Amino acid sequence: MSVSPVTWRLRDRTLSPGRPPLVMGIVNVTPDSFSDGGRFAATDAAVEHGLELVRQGADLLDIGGESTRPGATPVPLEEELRRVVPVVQKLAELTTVPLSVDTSKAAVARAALEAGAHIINDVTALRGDPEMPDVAAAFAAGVILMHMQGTPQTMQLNPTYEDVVAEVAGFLEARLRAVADQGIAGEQVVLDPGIGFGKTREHNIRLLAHLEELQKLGRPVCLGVSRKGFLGRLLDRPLDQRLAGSLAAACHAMGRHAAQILRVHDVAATRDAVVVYRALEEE
Ligand code: HH2
Repeated sequence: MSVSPVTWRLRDRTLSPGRPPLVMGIVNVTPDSFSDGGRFAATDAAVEHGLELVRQGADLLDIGGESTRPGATPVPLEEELRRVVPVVQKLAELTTVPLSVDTSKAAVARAALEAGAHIINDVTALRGDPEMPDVAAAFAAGVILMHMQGTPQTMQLNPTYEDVVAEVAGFLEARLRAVADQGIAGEQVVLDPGIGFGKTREHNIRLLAHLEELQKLGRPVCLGVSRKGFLGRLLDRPLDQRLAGSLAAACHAMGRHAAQILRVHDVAATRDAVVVYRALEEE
């Protein structure tokens, strides 16, 4: 399937995610200590990690202060603000790559955008906080709408689909329409199948195998497969040994022109895969 790059508008910037895919590096801000010393150390470490990912070739950074792993405890608003905002502020001073904030809270998104972020990456697809669509519209921010069945607390209890590919595509299409009615232009939106969010191993594999189906929605697709649990179960590998599996899934998506943005922990290795893919594609 041939897909020409489409425009993604994020505030004052415009990107053309496409061939090869853009690499979005993941920056997690989860301080071990709640003391000031721990907090400053966590901020500095997250900023340094973000800068290192940019040196490795990240086109975008996604900064998050709340884990969405299955069963993870929600982080209170004040704590998430304290984690995320200083990191966004510093990275906005120190790098020019667009910054995304991985949050479902409108207040966190607003503060991050005020601090220099460009994108709201919301795993609830703007359904989690009633204020979120207004924030996205007011800032003309880029928005990543992700599919999830249930909530992070409940999503892995008993995920059920008749046709996971059709249902995910249908959900994303409906969300694209719904946010248009809330003042968010299609050009601001990227879609994401939400690998691992309310899906069994079989659901994830089926979705990945048929990911190109989402291209018919006419928007770039962001794929977050990096180190995910279904790879661990498929390979019987812990978190730190899932790189090869993550790259195999990313390469499958690249080969089918099914993902325009890859959300990854391992930027250098993903970049290498993207460069080799591009060289082969251009031949
Ligand atoms: N996956 C996670 C978090 N945010 N956002 C998008 N758009 N797509 C994803 O697949 C996605 C996401 C998984 O989060 P978590 O388990 O907290 O770990 P990490 O952020 O290290 O990937």
